[in-house]
Amino acid sequence: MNEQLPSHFQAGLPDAAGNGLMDRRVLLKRGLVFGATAWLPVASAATSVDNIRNPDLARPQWMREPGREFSTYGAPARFEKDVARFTAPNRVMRNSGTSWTPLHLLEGTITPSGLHFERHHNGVPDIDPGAHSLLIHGRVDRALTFNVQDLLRYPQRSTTCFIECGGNSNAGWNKIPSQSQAGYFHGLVSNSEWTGIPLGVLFQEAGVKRGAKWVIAEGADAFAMHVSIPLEKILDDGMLALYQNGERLRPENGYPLRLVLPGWEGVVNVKWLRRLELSDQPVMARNETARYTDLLGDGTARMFSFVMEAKSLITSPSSGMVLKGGPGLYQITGLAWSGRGRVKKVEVSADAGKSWAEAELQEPILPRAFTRFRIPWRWSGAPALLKSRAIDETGYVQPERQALIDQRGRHGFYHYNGIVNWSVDEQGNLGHVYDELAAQQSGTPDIDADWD
Ligand SMILES: Nc1nc2c(c(=O)[nH]1)N[C@H]1C(S)=C(S)[C@@H](COP(=O)(O)O)O[C@H]1N2
Ligand SMILES: [Mo]
Repeated sequence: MNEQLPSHFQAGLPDAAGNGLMDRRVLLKRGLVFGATAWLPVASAATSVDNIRNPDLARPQWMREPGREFSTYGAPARFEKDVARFTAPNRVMRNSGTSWTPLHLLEGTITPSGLHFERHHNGVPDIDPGAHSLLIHGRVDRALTFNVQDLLRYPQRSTTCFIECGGNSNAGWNKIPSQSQAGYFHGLVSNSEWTGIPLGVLFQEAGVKRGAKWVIAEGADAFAMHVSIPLEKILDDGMLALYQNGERLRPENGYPLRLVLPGWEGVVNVKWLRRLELSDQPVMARNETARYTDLLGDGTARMFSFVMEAKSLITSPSSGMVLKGGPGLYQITGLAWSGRGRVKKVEVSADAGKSWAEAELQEPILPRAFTRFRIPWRWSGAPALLKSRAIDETGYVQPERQALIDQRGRHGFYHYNGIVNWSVDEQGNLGHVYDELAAQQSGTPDIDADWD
């Protein structure tokens, strides 16, 4: 039992799992009522009410002069400079590569637009919306061209969903556990509210011809990135997005037009969209053959694996952080998502997977979107191993790393969604480790990833 905890906190509910994982309902029922008291060890107690009248306390510098003027477009506080994307350009071709969302430094579920991860194959084009248009052609009754002004007149709708690169978490395949912070290891995924036009509406105008099964989507970047997408998905929930989190798309994320295919891997969400060609077959582009496919143990390739499987990640505490307050009460929190629909449950373990407790899921739980989970944990001061696993509404359970390796072999680079282990040492330092068995059996050298 922990000395620092007020007695009323411990009175009601028994622990939910081993090594100090508490019942998630503590956060709701008791936390709301006793929140301030229960977390008291974290705050420092005020010494006296008289302090409020002490002029030094009451009048810091920013209360002695008027604040600064209005601004036309806000920016984060200057003290928050560390909350930044981690940029990892290709060593040879610097306009190709990635930048990673600092998931470990964020809360809630929406990724601020300026921190949405980036994946470009040849830089961010500077597109004049007045000179940009979208062509729908191929197996249609009539080819149509839409300029951006035309498109803005169509009825729009919003969808909140994640976009995740098929190569996210690729360091999970490495022989040696990456010590990058959570976002710089798993942050090729972000979650936004996208607003735009359901593509089915535009396809109806063009008239889909018999035999059309695939849609070739092409972007207006210097790479002219293109991929093949089953027509069914486009008609089901494909969106031509114009807005991101309430404002027009950021240039990095596809301004002025991008394809959004909720739950499907990043590469098919074509940015700077300029062409949709209806076809009877896929085009077999570089990014659906040589890239974003998985070479399996038997030598065959797993291709067109569009749906991003369920995944979860403890964002705090996570690798590189320290449990500064010493033994005591902490909140474990993280994100879970599934390309198949809603997250049904997230389970957390503090004893290396021997026992699991259900975490609290923050409402609303949206399909194919980030779901925030939280659970209180009493750290004893002894070494611990934290894990989380997501279970989605189809019953799919996020696999252990070893299960993923058994299934896919050791030649993979993409589509890694194994359970992540954060280790805690006696000083409270967090790191990334593999389960012993998985570590022994991983024979191939680390992938020296260069995103091209
Ligand atoms: N035109 C174009 N679209 C593109 C890409 C690109 O390089 N060019 N990259 C793709 C890949 S691989 C991913 S993961 C997502 C990344 O979207 P984001 O940069 O908005 O996060 O965009 C996809 N769409
Ligand atoms: Mo990607």
